[in-house]
This record gives sequence, C-alpha cells and structure tokens, in this order.
Amino acid sequence: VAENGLNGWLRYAPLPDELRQHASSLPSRAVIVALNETETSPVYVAGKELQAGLKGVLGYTLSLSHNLNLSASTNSSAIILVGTLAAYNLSVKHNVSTLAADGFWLNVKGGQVTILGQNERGALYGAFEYLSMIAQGDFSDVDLVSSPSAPIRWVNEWDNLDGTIERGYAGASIFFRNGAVVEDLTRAAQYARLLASIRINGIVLNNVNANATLLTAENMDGLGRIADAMRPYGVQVGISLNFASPQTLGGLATFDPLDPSVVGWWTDKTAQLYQRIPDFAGYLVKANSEGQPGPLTYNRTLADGANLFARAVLPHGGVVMFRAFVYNNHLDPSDWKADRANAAVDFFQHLDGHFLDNVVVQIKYGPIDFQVREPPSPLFAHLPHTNAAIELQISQEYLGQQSHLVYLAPLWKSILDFDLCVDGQPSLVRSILSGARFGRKLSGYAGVVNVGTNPNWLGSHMAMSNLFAFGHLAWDPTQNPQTLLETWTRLTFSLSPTVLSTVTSISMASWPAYENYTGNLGMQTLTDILYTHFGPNPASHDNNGWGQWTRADSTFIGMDRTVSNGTGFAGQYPPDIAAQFEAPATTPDELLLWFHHVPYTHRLRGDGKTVIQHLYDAHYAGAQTAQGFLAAWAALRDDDGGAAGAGAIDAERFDDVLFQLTYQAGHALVWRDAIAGFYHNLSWIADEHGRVGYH
Ligand code: GCW
Repeated sequence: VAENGLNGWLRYAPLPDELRQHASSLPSRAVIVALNETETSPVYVAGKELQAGLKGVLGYTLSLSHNLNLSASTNSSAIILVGTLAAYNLSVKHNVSTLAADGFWLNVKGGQVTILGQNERGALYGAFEYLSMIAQGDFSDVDLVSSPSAPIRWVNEWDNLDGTIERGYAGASIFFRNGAVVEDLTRAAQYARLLASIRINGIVLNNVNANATLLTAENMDGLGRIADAMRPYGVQVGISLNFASPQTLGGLATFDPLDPSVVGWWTDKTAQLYQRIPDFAGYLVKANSEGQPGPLTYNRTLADGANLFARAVLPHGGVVMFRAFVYNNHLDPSDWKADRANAAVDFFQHLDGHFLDNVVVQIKYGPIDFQVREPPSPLFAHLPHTNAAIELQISQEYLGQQSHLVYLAPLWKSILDFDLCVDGQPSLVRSILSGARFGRKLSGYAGVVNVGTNPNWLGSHMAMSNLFAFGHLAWDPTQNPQTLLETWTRLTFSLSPTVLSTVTSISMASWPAYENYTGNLGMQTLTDILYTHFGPNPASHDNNGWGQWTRADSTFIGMDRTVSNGTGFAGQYPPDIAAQFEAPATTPDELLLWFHHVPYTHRLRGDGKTVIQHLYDAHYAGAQTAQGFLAAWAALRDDDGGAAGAGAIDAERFDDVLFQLTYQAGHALVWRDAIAGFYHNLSWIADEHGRVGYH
C-alpha cells in the first residue's frame, strides 16, 4: 500500500467498470510503438510507462515495439505511437511545427493514439498527458498541441551532504548521506518520474547554503550517478555552489570573482563536471545572503559574481540561477525607515543589463520570505534586460510544514496574475516569467520542494497537490487552481464524486483558513521566526535584526511602507501600483498591515470592522473552518466510491490524512487563541463577542 504514496498521482488504479466501457474505442490488442530503442531514452521510458499505465488502468497487456514498420506488419488495428517529431519524420502537418522545446502533440482518434514531442522529453510529457486522461476515464478524441510557458521549470532541493534537509519535513535526503551521494538511487529515479509527469525539466540537488565538498572528485562522480538515474525522465541535474569554494576547497588565497586563479579554478571544476555529466543543467548561487560568502566581500558586484559562473558554464550550454534573496539580516529595528522588503530592488535594480545571457535572477515571490500573504516582489518590474525566474516554496516552511493542509496554488496565482503595470502597460507577473513582456528567451519557475525518504515524499499525502500544481502552473500559469486540484484528486485518491468534492472543497478553503488563523491582513504569518518557523510566536517578529517586523504596540499595528511617511517600499512599484499601495483607502484589506501602520480601531474597506475585531473574527472563523476539514474527511470513511468498489480510499492513506487533519484542527485552535490573545493583551480592546481574553 505504501506504493500509493510513492506513486503519488501516477497510481494507474483500475477503472471502475462503468467507465471501462468507454474504453471500447481502444482495442485491447493495440500495439505501443516507442520510436527509440535505447532503454535510457525518455521515449523508451514513455513506451514502458504507457505499457504499465494501460495495464493498471484497463488491465491490457500490450506489446511494445520500437519500429513503426514492424508493428504495422503485426496487423494490429490500433497503434499507440510515441516519439519525437524528427524520429517520425513528420512532413510538417497541422500546427505541430509551432511546438516549442519540450512541447508535444497528442492526437487521439478512436484507437489511434499519436504522441509526438518536439524533443524526447516532450514525447514523454505527451505520454503522461494521455495516461492522465485514461486514468480519469476520459477516452475522448483529442487534438492537443501543448508547449511550455517557459524553458526553466526546475525544482530546488535544500539537501545537505550529511543527509539532513534544511526546511525538509519528510525525513532524510534521498540523494546524500555522510558527506557523499547514496549508493541506492532508486528513489532518485522514482522522483524523476514524478517530476517528468508534471513537466519539470531540471533539479538542483543540494541546499543553497552549499557545502564546497560537493565538488570533490568522488562527489562529482556521485552527482554523475544521480544524473544517470534521472536522465531517462528528461530531468537535468544542477547544483548549488558555495562562493568561497576556491579558497575553502581549492586552497587558493582568495575567492575574488575577478581573480584569474579563481576564474581558472571554476573553469576547471566546471569542465570536470561536464565531462561526467554532459547535459548538466547549471548552477544555483546564494551569495552574500544570510552569512553566505559572495562577491561583495571583494567589492565586486553581484553581477560580477553571477557572470563568473555564467562564463564557466557557457561553452557547455549551462545556465546560472542567481538568487535575489540578498538582504541585511542585522537591520536596526529602531530605524523607522529601515526595511528588509526594500532589499531585492536596492541590490539588483541597478544591475539590470549587466548579467550575461545565460544568467537568470531567481526571485522569491514576495519581498520578505514565503509568507502566507505578500505582494509580488517589485523586483519583477525592474529587470527588463535580465532573465528572471520566480521562486515558490512547495515545502511549507511557514505554512504549517505539511502538518497543516494548505493548498498553495491560489496563493501562487495571486502573484502570477498580478499586473505590475510597468510603463503603464499590462505586465502580469506571469508574462514577465514567460519572457513575453520584456522579450527574454530564458526565464521561468523554481520550486523549493525538499522531498525526503518518507514513502509519500513530502510527509503528507495532501501536500502533494502543491507539487502537482507547481509543475502544471510552470507549464501553463493560466490554469485554474481548482481544475488542477480536481485532476490531482482523481489521480491520487479516487474517481468517486464524493471524494472529489470533499478534497476539492477542503483544499480550496485551506489557504484562506490558514491565513485567517495565523497572520491575516498582511501582517505576515506570525510563526516563530527565530527557531522553528512553526507555531505561533508573534513576539519573535519585532525588536530584532531580521526585519520581519509588525511594529505592533498598544495602539498601532503594521509596517509603514509608504513613501510619504514610511520606508518607501510602496514606491518601488511602478507608479499606478505605488499609488494604490500608498494610501490605506486604496490598499486591499489583505495587505493593509503590510503597507500601513494603523490604529487597532482603523476600519477596513471590506467589512467595515475595526482591524482588531476583524483579527478576532478571522481567527475564530479560520479555526472553525479547520474543524470542518476533519469532519468532512471523516465523513468519507463510509464512501464506497460508487462503482469503484468498497472504500474509495485505502485505509492507510485515509488514516494518515485523518491523523493530520486532527492535528491541524487542534493546532488551529492553538493558533487562534495565541494570536487573538496576544493582540488582546497588547491592545486591551475587548472582543465584541466576548471570546478573547479574561472574563
Ligand atoms: O527563509 C529562509 C529559510 C532558510 C533558507 C533561506 C533561503 C536555505 O529559513 O532556511 O535557507 O530562507 O531561502 O536562502
């Protein structure tokens, strides 16, 4: 049964009988033809996957051939063909010629299924798309041409070489142990399979707080073994670098990015890596951030630092993801104008145009750090001559660490669909990330995932919807979060309508609920930020150098980020947006305290309540909603899934989720009481409904 967790949404569960009937258009004697006979090629893997999927879903045992002519001679009436456009030698028909790299064409006409990729990876994506259809009982004819929104669709793992994972909540690393790459890479290959099915094409294996010893000869060979395990799924590997490696590992006197010995050291290391891994994806760099070394140490610019690596990988076709998460973590809290939120634009704006073409600046979605609600990072508006990627976090660092159900796609959409109005022109964040808005070729998405050895990858079955949604949104950010969730639910749990409506309704309610019982109105999540990043600790936000301040006192709450009287952060947005955030009257309520320092008695635009009463009510409402998750899930116990047979969800996963939702229901009450009580004790303003404080 653990297989159910391991396979995630790729279970290929048998279809209920009444849906199987629709499969009649697909003869049980169909032949699969995969136009590549090299076992490690994605097209070959696609053939195998189609074979396994059709076996699981329909019980068919189909033969797999690698030669179109050969299969025609078997006289089969139906062929499921998968390959690249080039291998099929398609005389350009249709609009298939418009496919971008990694794109695919899926054509289903009766028993004939044709899946052609622009490249091998695209063919595999097309096969997974077809399998997703039939696993949901959809046997309709389709003619689908699909290309990615952006070329960079990567995941980042924060795995340390000792096997621990920074902000990982699902056990030890599947890649590293005791300073080296593990021997058994079965899980790495299984992970690559999941990633390919959501069209992720790259993975950075190790923590951005990187250890230089990853670059020893032995470890580079270990990286090669990981790359070999993931390559059949079209997933290219990359690594995070420690900027000081030439000194700490190489024994040089310096790590100055402009020093010829340093340049030579990186050039050599990079060549060695590419010798072992010819399709190595590239580097991710966290420099001059939270104590990490970087170019600023030598008075060089961040662009000098990024370009050092860009030159090293350029001849090999690699890219450099350079993180914009650079800020001073020793800010002076008594300085009213100090603001960590200003840092990304302050550090990077003037560098626009100074990065080489194979550098991508990787920007966290908000200006602080993966909070439950943030406005989009204004840096997205300031790099018209630089490649940009957004960094999202699937690993729920501040969002309940996978022991709370929080479906994140709606949060991400609030950022991706935000119009930054650069130069007064429509400038959705997602059209900046696709490269369209500023005419950039290289751009995209990075998701911090942090899977571990836990058999369900993330430590929570429900959390896997976030990984699923991330991959699909990176491919096509116009997709609807609820539709993605419904697909995921059918594939992961069951086709039962009751399961579908339950999982959908609790997941869609989960982000608003979490926001309500943690930090609402844009005051950040209010988790403990000094140690665990888990559980309520509003006091930990203020009076320290981290700059995640709320500025709450007995009368006022919120950061004044206005230009007129505050930190000026609002002014980092293009004028239309800046004007909107400058005044409380035009700032959306959910971001009020992000931008404004107001009395607790300030009235909200939306419901006309005071800030403090809204805070009390939201905390009670959010915790109440979380009680409902548990009740709704528990009610599924008796659902037999219609024709799916008794018990729509296996007992193991059902009980796991039940346990987790029970925890969440309890912890939501802890959150409610801690936060409502904290602000009551600060403000001494009574709750109109008499629920909070002493009676
Ligand atoms: O929020 C902080 C996290 C760190 C993380 C850092 C970053 C990997 O608490 O654990 O370090 O962000 O993103 O670099």
